[in-house]
Amino acid sequence: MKLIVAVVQDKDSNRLSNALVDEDFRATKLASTGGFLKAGNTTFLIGVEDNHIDQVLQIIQDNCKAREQLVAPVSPMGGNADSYVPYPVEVQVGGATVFILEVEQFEQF
Ligand code: 2BA
Repeated sequence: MKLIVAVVQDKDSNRLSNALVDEDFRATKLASTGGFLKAGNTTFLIGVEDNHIDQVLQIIQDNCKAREQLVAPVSPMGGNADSYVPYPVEVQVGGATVFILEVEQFEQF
């Protein structure tokens, strides 16, 4: 068994969770925040048998799309100094960032 950890954009999270339920996969959604943009995103935890990994990856790919996002400059005089960038930059936010981890043991009580 594997644990798929997928960070996706909030805009795609409902569509992805509906698609997973439709295909009978179980998932947990966590509200998360990207370290770079400091914007909300959604992290899915999906426990899945090894022979279904490709199917789940395909569902994620089909339901999450990359978008351009502009990072606005923040004044060095105020706000969070960590997020200061001197000029607007466009970054491409995935799609989905996916980690696949081995599950040592799985129990439900
Ligand atoms: P954020 O950290 O907010 O990053 C949003 C997008 O900003 C990234 O999209 C990437 O295009 C850009 N970016 C991130 N760090 C950068 C940097 N130091 N310099 C320039 N551009 C940078 P994605 O790569 O598609 O990542 C989307 C979200 O997935 C991330 O949001 C983060 O929440 C998560 N993520 C990505 N890689 C990760 C990793 N290795 N470990 C944990 N979470 C990750």
